[in-house]
Formats: sequence, C-alpha cells, structure tokens
Amino acid sequence: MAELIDGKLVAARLREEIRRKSESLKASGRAPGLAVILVGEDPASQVYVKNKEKACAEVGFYSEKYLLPESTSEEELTSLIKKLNADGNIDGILVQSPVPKHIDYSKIVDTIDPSKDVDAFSPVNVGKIMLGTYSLAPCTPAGIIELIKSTGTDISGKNCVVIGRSNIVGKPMAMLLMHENGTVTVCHSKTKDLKAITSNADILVSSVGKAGFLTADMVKPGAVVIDVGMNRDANGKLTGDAVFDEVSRVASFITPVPGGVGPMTITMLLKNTLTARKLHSR
Ligand code: L34
Repeated sequence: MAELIDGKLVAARLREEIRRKSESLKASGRAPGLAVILVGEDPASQVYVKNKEKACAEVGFYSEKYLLPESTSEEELTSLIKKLNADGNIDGILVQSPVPKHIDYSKIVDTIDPSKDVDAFSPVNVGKIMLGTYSLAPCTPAGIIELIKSTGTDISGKNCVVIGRSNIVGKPMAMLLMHENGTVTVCHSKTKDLKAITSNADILVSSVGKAGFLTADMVKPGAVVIDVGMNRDANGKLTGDAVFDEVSRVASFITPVPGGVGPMTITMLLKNTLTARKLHSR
C-alpha cells in the first residue's frame, strides 16, 4: 500500500521558513509584494487565486488582487502590467491562466518584467530553466521536485516519465527532472503504447487532466506517483488523474488530490516572490 505524500504538510514547513524570511525583510524595510490578476470568472481559477491571496497573508507578504471582467482588452491588461512593472512595492506579477480567448496569453506574459515573472513563464525565464541558470523556478514542477524529495527518493538515475507536454507543467517538469539527473521521457496524446513506457517509470508524473486516466496496470510496482490532475466530477468533487484506490495499491508513494501538488504550487509561488524581492533589494 502506497504511502501518502502530504502536500499540505510539506508546504506548511516551507511556508514557515518563508514567513520568517519575510518578517525579517519587513523589519529591515519592505515585505515581499505580489500582484495577482484574474481575468474573467472561471470558478476553478477563482479558488486558486483566493488560495494564493490567503497564502500571501499567512507568510506576511504584501499582496494586491485584480479581478478584471471577461471583457477586459489586451491593451487594458498590458497597461496594468506596465504599471505594476514600475511599482516599487510589487516584486511578483502573475496573470492566472487561462485568460479569455480574445487575449493572447503569451503576449501578456511577455510584457511582465522578467525579474517580476514569478510564474517563470516569460521567454527569458523559460530559457534560463532550459539552461539551468534560473533563479525563478516554474511553480508546479518545482513543487513536485520538493514532494519527490520529501519521500527520500533520489531522482538521480531514475526513470522519470511525464505524461503531458504543456508549457506550465510537462515541459518545465522534464527540464527540472533532467537537472536532477533523472532519465526523462515525455509522453503525450500522440504517444504509442503509453502503458509500455509508464510501466517502466520509477517516478511517474501525470498531468493529463482526465479523471480515471491513470490505472494500476500503467504503474510499475513501487513507483512514486505524482498526480497533477485537477478534475471536477458532476458533483463538483475534485479528483486527480489516477484511479486512486487501485494505483495506491501498486505505488510506493502517491500524492492525493486535493492536498498534494496544489498547495505546493502556491508555496513555490511564495518562494519565487521572496526570491524576486531579493532581486529588487531596496
Ligand atoms: N499563471 N496560472 C498561472 N500560474 C499558475 O501556477 C497556475 N496554476 C494552474 C492553473 N493556472 C495557473 C495554478 O495556480 C493550477 N494552479 C493551481 C493552484 C492551486 C491549486 C490548484 C491549482 C490548489 O489550491 N489546489 C487545492 C484544491 C483547491 C480546490 O479545492 O479547488 C489542492 O489541495 O490541490
């Protein structure tokens, strides 16, 4: 039976450390500051943004939240970002994804000052992640690395399989696992015989977004399974990609949903905001 990886617990430990550092920065001048922008009324995004705001308050950060209407234009959004780029109290700027269809997300991200890009989504920061010279880490993948390490697993030399190739999770996840000396395979919707590949994974990261996608026959006995899925069933109940009961009988460690990757994504956002604050030391 797999052991549960308690994302809330790992997050709480890290957040305590961040809180202490934030307090001392505040005492010597200015607390780290984060601006979170949400365009539109996606209910899931509203929950995530609320959790981010709450987390900021918990660690003593200064935070601003911008809830903009669905009808917001690209120009209005970029002019807000430019204002925040120039704001000395703001170290981090985050535009929650997804944005409405009439807005080009990559164009928006490209207007964020790279030193304030706490998602690490801008081309400069993505490039640094590829090179291994980054100081701002991609939040979800960085949180996952912390979760894997919390199990005592050494990633070096392990077969790591990532399902999904998104810019937010799959691609940067592969990079971070490579930086940890894992042997990395990235699978996606066009992959042939997925099961043959996933069955070989010592560390399996599933970021598909389909409830029930990951079944026990796809998992190597003793594998560490990280479930990035955030799926809501008809009753609004949150579940991951894994058929939890059966996969947890095969894996050695597994993250729950909720309470696994989600809280760590937010914790890494806090960590990046602290790092950005140090980049802006004034
Ligand atoms: N720009 N957009 C930007 N940055 C991000 O890092 C994100 N992401 C993803 C979606 N869009 C983004 C998030 O913030 C996913 N994500 C995220 C953040 C927090 C949680 C889940 C996803 C979270 O708090 N999850 C809780 C459950 C929340 C619930 O009940 O709905 C958990 O325990 O997993």
